[in-house]
Amino acid sequence: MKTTIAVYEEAFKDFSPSGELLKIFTYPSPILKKVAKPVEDFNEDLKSLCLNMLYTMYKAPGIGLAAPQVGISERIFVMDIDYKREAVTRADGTNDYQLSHFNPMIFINPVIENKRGEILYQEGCLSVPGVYEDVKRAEEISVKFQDWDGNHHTIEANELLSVCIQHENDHLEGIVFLERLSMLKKNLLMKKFLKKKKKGK
Ligand code: QAP
Ligand code: CO
Repeated sequence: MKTTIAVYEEAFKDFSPSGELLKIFTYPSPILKKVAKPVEDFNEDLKSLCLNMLYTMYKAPGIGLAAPQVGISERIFVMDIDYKREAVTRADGTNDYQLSHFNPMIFINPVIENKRGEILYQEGCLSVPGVYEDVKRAEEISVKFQDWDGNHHTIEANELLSVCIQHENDHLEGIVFLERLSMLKKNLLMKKFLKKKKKGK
């Protein structure tokens, strides 16, 4: 099921990611623990932040990125679970990736409601690179949010879209997916990650 957010369809008709590469904060940065503040001003700065977040997400590459992950404690996340990434060789013999089939989504001040069912899905996170683990989430959700003009919307989500929205929404509450695991798994994965990080990998 490809979900599109109608309001962005026209705006992103000829979308090609561009902007500024933002720094992604990794665990255990304190910014990832903070509860993010609602967005109140729907201005041009908000739009460029959203575009820069999308650019940073596509470059990473990732399928979702929340504002706290780039050091901004506001209730915003961006997502694209549909785009394709293909390895290509340039004329000069160097390698690159070509991205296509973009379906960028932007959620501002999201609220998850009406959680139904249960799903186990292997998650990762750009703030905990190299760590992947199965997490239990609601299978289907309704999500209320605002677009970058401040207009209100509600969508229904299931499967990966639902999982990804719940994962990104957790970032706005200061929760990293490791917190959703058993204490045993969490401690094991955190130790492994911090050891690798210390070695500079
Ligand atoms: C959240 O995460 C998500 O470890 C988005 O080395 C992920 O985009 C929700 C990434 C999966 C549901 C399922 C992770 C990139 C990207 C890494 C991401 C890495 C490079 C994670
Ligand atoms: Co994450």
